[in-house]
Amino acid sequence: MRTPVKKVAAIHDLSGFGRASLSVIIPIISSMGIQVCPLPTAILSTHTGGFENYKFIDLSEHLEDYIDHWKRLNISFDCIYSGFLGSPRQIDIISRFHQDFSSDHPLIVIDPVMGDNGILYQTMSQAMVEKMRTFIQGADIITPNFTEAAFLLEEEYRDHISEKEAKRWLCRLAEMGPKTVIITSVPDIPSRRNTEVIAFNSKDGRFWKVKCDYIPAFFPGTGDGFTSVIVGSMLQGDSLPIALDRAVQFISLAIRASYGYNYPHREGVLLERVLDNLKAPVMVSSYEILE
Ligand code: PXL
Repeated sequence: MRTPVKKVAAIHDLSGFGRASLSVIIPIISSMGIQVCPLPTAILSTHTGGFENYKFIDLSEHLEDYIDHWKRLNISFDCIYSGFLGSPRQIDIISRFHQDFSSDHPLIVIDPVMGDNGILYQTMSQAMVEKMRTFIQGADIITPNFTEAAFLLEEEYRDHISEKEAKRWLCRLAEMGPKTVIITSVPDIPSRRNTEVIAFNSKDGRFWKVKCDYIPAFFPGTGDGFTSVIVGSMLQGDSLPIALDRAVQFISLAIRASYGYNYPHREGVLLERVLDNLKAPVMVSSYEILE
């Protein structure tokens, strides 16, 4: 049942307000010409970053029936992209999903969404961190932020890291199993303000780096947006460094387009104002090779 449009199974929560997870992932990947098939792990009234008393409905009980129906339909996917999970138990369910839908060799992308700025999100636990270490073994690409990389590696979170040490983190994560490791929000030493995205492809042994502009603001959901562009770009056939470039450029633009307005940042970036940029070809490239 192949069509000219590629398909991504997107395994994330649906947060009703605040622009995170599926409400960011669906428009971005669709704008890049790829069909998103959501497999919701939880439903929340808002995401957890900056809102209180949100309604959280864990869908763990329902996932297997949902997946069974997809199996009966004989659907195949070009990519399986997972992010925010509602409980550690969901990792077992999604691992089985990976096996059941493996015949067409989909690109397995795991964003180990667990925390940011040195701490775990409110609904996460140490049990989730431990399970996540096994879950990432089978991934083609993982995209932890610096906090999540530290948790996965049992390293202390810190506000600086040398290039040599950052490369070691990439290699150590790749040794856990994933073929390509991308770490976002890595503190950039010389500037002490900027951040970087760094990446390692264990198949060809090459390291990449893209510098990110400094904007003194934090917007939830940008990690989901970043990985969505990586997914779209890789499925369009881009190389890893070009996918990194496109993702960094898009998220930087989204933050710049939002920062000039005075509104609560917990609502996320003003995605609707920049989505069309995803249709443009890459005009400038700024990736660097990490020697
Ligand atoms: O953007 C990651 C994310 C996804 N889903 C939920 C979240 C967050 C980050 O805060 O709360 C529910």
